[in-house]
Amino acid sequence: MRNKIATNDLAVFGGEPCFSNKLHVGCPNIGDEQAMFRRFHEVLERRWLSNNGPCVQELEEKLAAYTGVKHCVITCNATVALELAIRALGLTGEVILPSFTFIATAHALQWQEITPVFCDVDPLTHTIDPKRIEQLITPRTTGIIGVHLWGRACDVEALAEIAHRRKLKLLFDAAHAFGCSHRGKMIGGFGRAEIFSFHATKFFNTSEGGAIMTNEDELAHRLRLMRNFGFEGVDNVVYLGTNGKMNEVSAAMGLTNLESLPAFIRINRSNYELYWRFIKKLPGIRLVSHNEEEQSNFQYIVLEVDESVAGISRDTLIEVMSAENVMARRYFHPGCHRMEPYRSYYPNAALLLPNTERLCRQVMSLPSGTATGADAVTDICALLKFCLQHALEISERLTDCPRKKLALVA
Ligand code: T4K
Repeated sequence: MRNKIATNDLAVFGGEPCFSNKLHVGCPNIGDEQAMFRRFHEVLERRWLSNNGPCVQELEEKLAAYTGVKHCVITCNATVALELAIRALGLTGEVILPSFTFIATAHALQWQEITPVFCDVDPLTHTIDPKRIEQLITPRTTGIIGVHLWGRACDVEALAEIAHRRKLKLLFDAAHAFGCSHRGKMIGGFGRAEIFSFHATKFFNTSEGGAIMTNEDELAHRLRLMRNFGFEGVDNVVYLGTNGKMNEVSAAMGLTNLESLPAFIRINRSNYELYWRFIKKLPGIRLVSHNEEEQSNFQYIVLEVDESVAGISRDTLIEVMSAENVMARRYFHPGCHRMEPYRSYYPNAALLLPNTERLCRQVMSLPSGTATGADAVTDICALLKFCLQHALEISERLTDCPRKKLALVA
């Protein structure tokens, strides 16, 4: 880190930024480039670019083996995967899910005119709180979607018990949780189905991509039909479907990246441990831990900033860090219930979501992944420490500066 001695040295007040290039949360993990280009070349030579090609089939087999789940249905992204799974399971009416998630989880329901009913989360794990589910069940409720946020499994057993007793279908949005386990079993095989995202920003990526994992033969068959317009053989449509296919170039990238998973995990883990060592000493900042008893991809570095102790708000910290080219993100702000169309449909939803509301104000994600080296992590931590040491001065100056006053007047 370029030395910061006084607050004037911060880029937000006109100093030199700490980093000359932007450090992103979710900068892609990329496997061996030579191997990747070899595979791309083979794809081009074959002239078979999509529609259940050999790379897609090989990747499906490998992902099923890796997670120990019977069926893997790869898709073009996780949002479409969620939509397919929701429709294939016959969800209708109302479905209960956390509001503290990426907007895709809610949109996948609303897109099919199913009402998302937002449930609060556990304050420590950030995953859906099973104790609050029963009060949200109505005669129209058909399912629950748990989200394994940051790769940490929901309370799977409690959710399964409620789903079984109340005859609801249980689905998991496991977008963050590829490579993670729950009670020693890889995530992928819980509930009726689980959905992974292989978006560029995810631990394991195919540039864009996703997958539905299930142990149910009939469901997998239906999902495969739905993914390809409902075609069963040439010219024979037997089901309502869409285009949810992954292309061969993405699948080739996936096959290559899969070979580097152990390296990705090793780097993520060492970044996480480094962050942990620094951040545990910072007042008012809590690093959300990965469960040491489980396998984890260690992809997300998530902080809670308690302004009353730290003396600086999460938003002010983000402003300062961004000026230094540390592009920290407010995942997930302001919460699905405060985004359209939901905030118009349910203007009072926040009343039932106190933990979500707090987290949406306090949580921020920091850069990690293979593009972020140990030196960068050390500098980011030093910057955080500097901000906390000068918390009051920074907060006052940013609140008093003319730019802010103008914004307030506007
Ligand atoms: N469920 C959950 C719980 C999810 O978190 C997500 C997606 C989904 C479902 C749906 O999965 P997909 O349909 O996307 O497969 C990003 C991602 O686009 C999204 O996939 C992800 N969750 C979400 C948490 O983050 P944005 O709107 O924040 O994207 P954006 O463009 O700001 O990029 C995110 C960060 O990554 C930035 O810091 C820039 C960096 N980045 C991005 C790309 C694309 C790179 O460094 N390189 C890149 O190539 O949503």
